Amino acid sequence: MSRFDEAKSIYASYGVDAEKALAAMEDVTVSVHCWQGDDVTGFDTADALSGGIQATGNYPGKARTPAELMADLDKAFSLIPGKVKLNLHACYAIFDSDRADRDAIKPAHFKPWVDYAKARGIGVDFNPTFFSHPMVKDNLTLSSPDEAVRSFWVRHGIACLKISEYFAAETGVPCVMNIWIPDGYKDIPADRMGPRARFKKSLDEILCTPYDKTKVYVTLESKVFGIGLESYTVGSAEFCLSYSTKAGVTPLMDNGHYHPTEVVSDKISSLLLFNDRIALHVTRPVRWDSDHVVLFDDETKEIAKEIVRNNALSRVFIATDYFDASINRISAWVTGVRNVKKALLFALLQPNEKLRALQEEGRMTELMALQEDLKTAPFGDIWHEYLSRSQTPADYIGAVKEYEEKVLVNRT
Ligand code: RNT
Ligand code: ZN
Repeated sequence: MSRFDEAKSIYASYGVDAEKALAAMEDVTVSVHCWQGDDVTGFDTADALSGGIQATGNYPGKARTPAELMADLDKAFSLIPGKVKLNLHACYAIFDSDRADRDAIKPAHFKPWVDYAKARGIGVDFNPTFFSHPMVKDNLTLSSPDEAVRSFWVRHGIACLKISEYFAAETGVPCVMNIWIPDGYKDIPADRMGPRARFKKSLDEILCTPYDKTKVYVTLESKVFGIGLESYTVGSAEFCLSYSTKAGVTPLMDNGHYHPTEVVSDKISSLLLFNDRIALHVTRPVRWDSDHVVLFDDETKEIAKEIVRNNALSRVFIATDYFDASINRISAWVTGVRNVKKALLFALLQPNEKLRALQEEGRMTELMALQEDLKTAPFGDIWHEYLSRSQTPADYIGAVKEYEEKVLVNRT
């Protein structure tokens, strides 16, 4: 008997059908953030990363051009099992002689990305880039009291909606367009309402642009604080959730964007009760919103369980969002995205109905014992079966190292 067959029968003894779990993984798509490849630099400005986020480390081999980033993504995709989408930021526009500022970018500036996605049969998600740009004034964009600044960023949002429609039309896959602004204050503001009222007005102005809501899903990402913006964040959780509900857009939760003892896994069920769809940025905060590579850790597993147990795999847009510049960036991509999928497969292999019944019958002692027992079930053998059915090597470090020696070290 193979290790897989043995593991399958052990899971069967818990009442779990491993084949069914593997089949469910076929429909799982993770949207892979392009910005791990170049530490959120992009191609459109020489401005340093701003907006209260930071990539730390200087591991050699950062992608410097579109061609390098595309090659690196290809390497990462070859080592990630199952379906992916490409998640782009507006600052990854590709210009020839037709350089345009953020408020004037056009679908044409993303044609190389569309060609890339089409050739690989994948969809594209998108993000307006409200940071690392000279028009960010006093750390404010859509909430700025300076009308020239605010309207510049409104035009950027509208331009991005059009580009998102273009991605959906060209690839035939709906595009998730996520709005996140860094706006906030380092120290205690005198007026908390004013910036939020302007943000609301700006969002209204962007979203009144007609767009096909079956092809573009607008999501709104909240945050608790950013570096240098510790005292006040315009796009707080309450703001973003309320706005999303009222405007009929999709709320996005990034699990680095809450107080350290608050967990996104506990929030998913509430949001699913009130939204057709929700969106996630899966990351790993270490003491703060540090954007470390996603691991197969307890909270990642708990997030996955909430999606699976609530039958919500088709209702949750799952994207990764982290940027570690201190290790091989391709490995960072592969490790993190694999761990999201690993957590989902792990969740699909839990006897979720049985566990729910124990809870409902108040048998919490048995619930604890069974949940603990399941932690050491032979999950690794099912995971390896998933990798081999996806034609992905279990050991990816060899491939990553080879690419590093052949390609990355030459980028100095
Ligand atoms: C920042 C947000 C946001 C960014 C990306 C680059 O705290 O998480 O999602 O990480 O847009
Ligand atoms: Zn995020």
